[in-house]
Amino acid sequence: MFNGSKPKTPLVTHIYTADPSAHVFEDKIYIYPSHDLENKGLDDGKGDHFKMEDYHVLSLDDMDAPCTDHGEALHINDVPWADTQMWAPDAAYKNGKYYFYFPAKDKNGIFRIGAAVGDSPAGPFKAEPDYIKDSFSIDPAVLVDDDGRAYMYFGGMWGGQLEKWQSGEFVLGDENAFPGSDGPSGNEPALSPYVAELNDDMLSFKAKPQKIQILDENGEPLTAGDTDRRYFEGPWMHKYNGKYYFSYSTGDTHYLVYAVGDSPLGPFTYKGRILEPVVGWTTHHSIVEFKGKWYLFYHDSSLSGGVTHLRCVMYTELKYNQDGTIETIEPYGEG
Ligand code: FUB
Repeated sequence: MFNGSKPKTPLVTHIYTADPSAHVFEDKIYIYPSHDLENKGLDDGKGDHFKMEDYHVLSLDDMDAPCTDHGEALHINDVPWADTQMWAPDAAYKNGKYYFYFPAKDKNGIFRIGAAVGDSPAGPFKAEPDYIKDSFSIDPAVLVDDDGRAYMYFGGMWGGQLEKWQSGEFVLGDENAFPGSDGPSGNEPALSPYVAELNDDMLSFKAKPQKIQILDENGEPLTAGDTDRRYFEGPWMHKYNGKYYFSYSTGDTHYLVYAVGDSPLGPFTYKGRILEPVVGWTTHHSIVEFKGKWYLFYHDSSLSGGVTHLRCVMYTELKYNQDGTIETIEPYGEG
């Protein structure tokens, strides 16, 4: 088993960071993380202790170079429609512009996904006046495919409100119920993440988001009770040898896993684990190729001594087997 490679120390220690989306722009690695803030809220399973309100952009000139913090790229006060909780973001480049995507709760307490635009990968980004029409839930991840078409993947359970959209409309349900208890269970098909193709403006969906199918080795949808493998949150899409790798967090079982398909829209067949559990509750990642090697960016809560909502971003090398499967990484193995 591959044990990872150094460094596995936090990229930065002057602020808490999480949910890293890494991209190569202008020959550097740019990392778009969440910015975790201290707060006294309890972990109620609904994510209310994650009260983030701005984003910083980080970059690495090289894998061994010091990490640069480019400062605040967007603040919630500059997003007309957003009220609270700026969670995991992503960014994309197209048409000479950089696009920054982020979830936040709107004034009705409903998670939506917004876009902001800038001229530099380091920001700053100017937010659009409203959220992306037909967007909902959390954790946007955008793939600009080799043919120039762009796709946004998103969705997160429990605090991310995915269960609330099963009818196609937002249904709040019982706010005091255990998180996730309004979703499917046992042998019922698991909740699906969503994908929407973006228009050429990168600011709107071509059509309503569609569900992504994740299948087991027999071609059956993963079930809700299959908590070691079913989708929970934190999607990422990358291509390797012409195949589409859809990876995500299993949430309450704390794995990063992946499924592979032939189309950016799926279906994807479950293949295995990328990362074993880290210190902290959440696990969230991105995968990027830089100078011929592949890297996994992820976070844990080691910098804060295990405080769930105070996390730190780090990276390690990711390796493929001959057959295209990914070697499972032990986050605290020697390497
Ligand atoms: O950072 C807040 C939330 O925690 C993210 O949106 C989830 O993916 C989880 O990492």
